[in-house]
Amino acid sequence: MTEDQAHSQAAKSSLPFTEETSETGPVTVISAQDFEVRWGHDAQLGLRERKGSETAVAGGGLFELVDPSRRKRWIIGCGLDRDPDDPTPFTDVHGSGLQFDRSFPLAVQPLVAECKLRLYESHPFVRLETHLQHMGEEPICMSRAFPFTTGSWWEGGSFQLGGHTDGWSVYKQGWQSWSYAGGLPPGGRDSRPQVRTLQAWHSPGGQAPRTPFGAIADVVSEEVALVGYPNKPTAFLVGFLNADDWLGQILIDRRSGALAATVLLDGVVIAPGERLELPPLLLALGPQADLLTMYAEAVGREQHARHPAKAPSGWCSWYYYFTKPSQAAIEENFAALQESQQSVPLDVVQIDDGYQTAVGDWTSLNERFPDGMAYLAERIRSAGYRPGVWLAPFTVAANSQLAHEHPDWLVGDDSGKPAFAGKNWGSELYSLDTSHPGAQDWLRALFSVITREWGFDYLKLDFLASAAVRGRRYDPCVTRAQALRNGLALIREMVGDDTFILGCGCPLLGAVGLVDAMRIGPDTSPRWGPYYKGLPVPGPDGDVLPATAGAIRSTLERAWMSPALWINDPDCLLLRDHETHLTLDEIRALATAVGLTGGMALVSDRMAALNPERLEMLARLLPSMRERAQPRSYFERGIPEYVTARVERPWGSWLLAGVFNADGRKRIVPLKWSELGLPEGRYHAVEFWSGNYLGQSESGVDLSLPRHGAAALAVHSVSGEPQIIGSTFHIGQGAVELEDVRYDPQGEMLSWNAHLGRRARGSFIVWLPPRFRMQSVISDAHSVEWKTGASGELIVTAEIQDTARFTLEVTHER
Ligand code: 9PG
Repeated sequence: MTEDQAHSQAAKSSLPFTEETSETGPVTVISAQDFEVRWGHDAQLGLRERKGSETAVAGGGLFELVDPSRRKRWIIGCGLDRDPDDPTPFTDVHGSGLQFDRSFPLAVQPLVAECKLRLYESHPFVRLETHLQHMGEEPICMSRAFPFTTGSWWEGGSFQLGGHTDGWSVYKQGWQSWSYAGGLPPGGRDSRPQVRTLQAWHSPGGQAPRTPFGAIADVVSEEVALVGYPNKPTAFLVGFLNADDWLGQILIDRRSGALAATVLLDGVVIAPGERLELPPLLLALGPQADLLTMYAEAVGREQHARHPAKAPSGWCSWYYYFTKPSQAAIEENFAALQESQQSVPLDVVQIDDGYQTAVGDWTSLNERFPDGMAYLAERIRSAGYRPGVWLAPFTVAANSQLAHEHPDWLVGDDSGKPAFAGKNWGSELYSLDTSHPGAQDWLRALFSVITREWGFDYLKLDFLASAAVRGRRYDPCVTRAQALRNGLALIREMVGDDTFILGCGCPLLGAVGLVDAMRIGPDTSPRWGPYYKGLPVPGPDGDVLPATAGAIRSTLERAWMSPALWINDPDCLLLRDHETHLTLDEIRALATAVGLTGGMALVSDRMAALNPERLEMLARLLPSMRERAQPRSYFERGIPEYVTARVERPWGSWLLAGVFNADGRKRIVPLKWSELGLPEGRYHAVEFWSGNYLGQSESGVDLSLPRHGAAALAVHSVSGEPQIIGSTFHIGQGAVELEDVRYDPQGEMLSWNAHLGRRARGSFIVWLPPRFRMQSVISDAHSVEWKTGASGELIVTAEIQDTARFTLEVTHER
C-alpha cells in the first residue's frame, strides 16, 4: 500500500479523528466506540467516556534513571513531538484499526520514547506500546519505566471516575498463583505479606514499592489493576499485555487518586544506539467484569493461550497424604476411584510432593516408592487414568544433592551467595538459573526422564516463581521475566504439546501460552481459615497461606482468567468427614465456587474411606461447564457475596447465581434480583444443593445461609408455558446436561434430552403455569417418578445412564 492509499484508507476508517488545539498545543482527537481518545503532541494521552464527562483519564509516560552505583535516581518526562506522522491502518491479532505513532524526546537525556497507539474497530480498548531509543554516546542505566501515569502523578493530567477524583477501590492482582487477588476498598490496607519467606514468594518488586515520587505506594497490583467505585457503572482497567521480557506492576494511591503502570527494569543498561522495548499496555473504561474478560481475551490472543479441549477432573495425593504419599497409597486410591468411575468419572491420578528424596533431586526416589515411577505411572494408566506428577523444577533446596553438586546453576545474590527463594521442607530454597547452559541440559534430561522414561503426561509444575527471583544470572542479559518464560518454554518444548502442564506458584502473565492450566489461588486446607503451627494467622500473611476461605475467594476473584488464558485450577475439594476441621457447609461453599466457575474439578481424600454421599458433591460438578460466574463487585475485600453467570442456549436462557456467607454465623440474605443484574420481571429460583424450589417473585428471595455456607441458584424468568426451572444433576442446572428442551402447545408436551456423561440419580424441577396439569411422563431412563413439591413445582426424578429422553404429557384447560 502506498502512503496515499494508507492515508485515504485511514480517513475512511470507522475511527474518525481530528486535530484540535489546546492550551498545551495540538491534540489528536479520535472517536472509538463509547469513548474518545485525545493524544497531545506533548505526550498526554486521555480516554473519556462519550456520554457525559463523568469519567476521564489522562496522563503519560515517566522514566526513572539511576546512576550505575544506584545511589541517585531521578525521574524524567517527555518533550514535544514536533512532527507527528499520519495515522496508518493496521491489522493484528485483535482485528483492524488505526495506529498513531509519536516520538517524544525525553528531558535532559539523549533518549527518545517512541510510542505506538492502536485503536480498534471492534474492541473498546487502547493499546499503547512504548520503546526507548538511545541517541547519545554514554550508556544509560534505568531502574523503572512508567509508560502510563495519571492523576496526581502526572502534571496536567486528570483521573475522574464517575465524577470522583479520589477515594477509589482497587481490584488487586497478586503476583503468582497463591498471592492475594481481590478488592481493596479505601481505608483498608493493601495485602502485603510480612514474613520473609512470604515476601520472597509473593512479590517481584519487594513489599514496599515506591511511587514515581518516592513515597511508599498505597497499593501495588501485579500486571493489571481495576480501579473504580463499588456502585458506579464505569471502572478503569490498565494492564500489561505480556511479561515476555519485563515484569510490570500497577502502583496506585486510592486517597489522592494516582496511578502508575510500572515496568521493573532492574537497573538495565541501555547502550548507545540500543533500543529498549517496554511491554505493551491495554487501557480501557467500562463495566468491571467486562473489562477483566476483555483484558484476558486480549492477552490470550497476543500470547497464543493454550485451549485444551476439556478441563480435566482428577485426584491428587497432597491434601490427604501431604509429604508422605506412597506407592501403596496411590494404588489403593486409583483402585477405589475405579469403583465409582461410572458415577464419578475422573481423568487424572496425580502424585504430589513426597516421592523424591529432596527438592531438586527429582529422579532420586524415597523408600515409599519401591517399584519406581515408571511402574506406578503404568499402573495408573492401565487403571484408566492419566498419570500425573508434581515437581518444582526451578526450585532447589539447600539440602539437595543438586545444590551441592552445582552451586553454579543457582541464581546468586550481590554477595555471591545463592539468592534467597524462601524456606520450606525444613530447608532454605534457591532458584535454578535457567540461563545457565548446564541447568538447561539438566532440565531437558529431567523432563525426558519424567515424560518418556516414566511415562507421565500430566505435570503439576510448582513453585515456578523461583525462576524470576531478583539476582545474578549466568547470562547477565537475561531478565527475570525471560528467566521464567524461557525456562517454561524449554520444558514445553521438551514435553511436547500433548503433555498437560498445570502451573502452580507461578507468576501469571509470563505463563500464558505455555501452560494448559493454572492454579489461581492459595492452597486449600482441611480448615476454613489460615493456620500456622496450630495457630490462626490474621492479616496479609494469612491471605496467602493454605485455607478453604482463601481458595474460595481466589477462585471467584480470578474466574475471569479461564478459559481465555488457560483453564483455572481452583485447587482440590477435601470432601472427607474425618481428619478435617471443615463442616459440610464449608465444603459445599468451595464446591459451589469450583462448580460455578467452570475450571478443573479435583479431589484430594483417601478415596477408600470416603463417604459416597460426600463424593456425590464432586460428581455433581462433572463435567465442568463452559460458563463461569464472576463477582457482581470486584471491589469488596474477602469472598464476594454474589457471583453470577448467564447461560444462553438456543432453547432457553437463565442466570446462575452463587451466594456466599463468609460470616462466622448464620445469616438471612435478602437477595434482590436487581443485585444480580436482572432486569425487572418475575423469576423462579431453584437452589441446587437442596433441590428446593424457592418460589417465584418480582423482588427476590430471602436466603438463609449457614455460617461459611453458600447457595447455588438457577433463576428463570417466569413464562406462560411449562418450563424446566432447575436440575439437581449438575450445578449448572441444565447448562451441561440439558439439550433440546421444547414445549409443543399442539401436542401439549414438554420434552428434553438429558446428556450427562455419567450415571446418576437426580431430579428436574419443572414449572407448570396455572391451568396446566401433569398427565404422565415418558422416558427411557430408569426408575422414573414424579411428584408435586411443596410450592406446586413438579419434581421429575430418574436414574440416567449417560443419556435419556423425557416427555411430559400435560393438559391445558383454556
Ligand atoms: C506441595 C504443595 C502442593 C500444593 C501447592 C504447594 O508454605 N507455604 O505457604 C506453602 C504454600 C503452598 C504450598 C506449600 C507451602 O503448596 O500449592 O498444591 O502441591 O506445594 O508441597
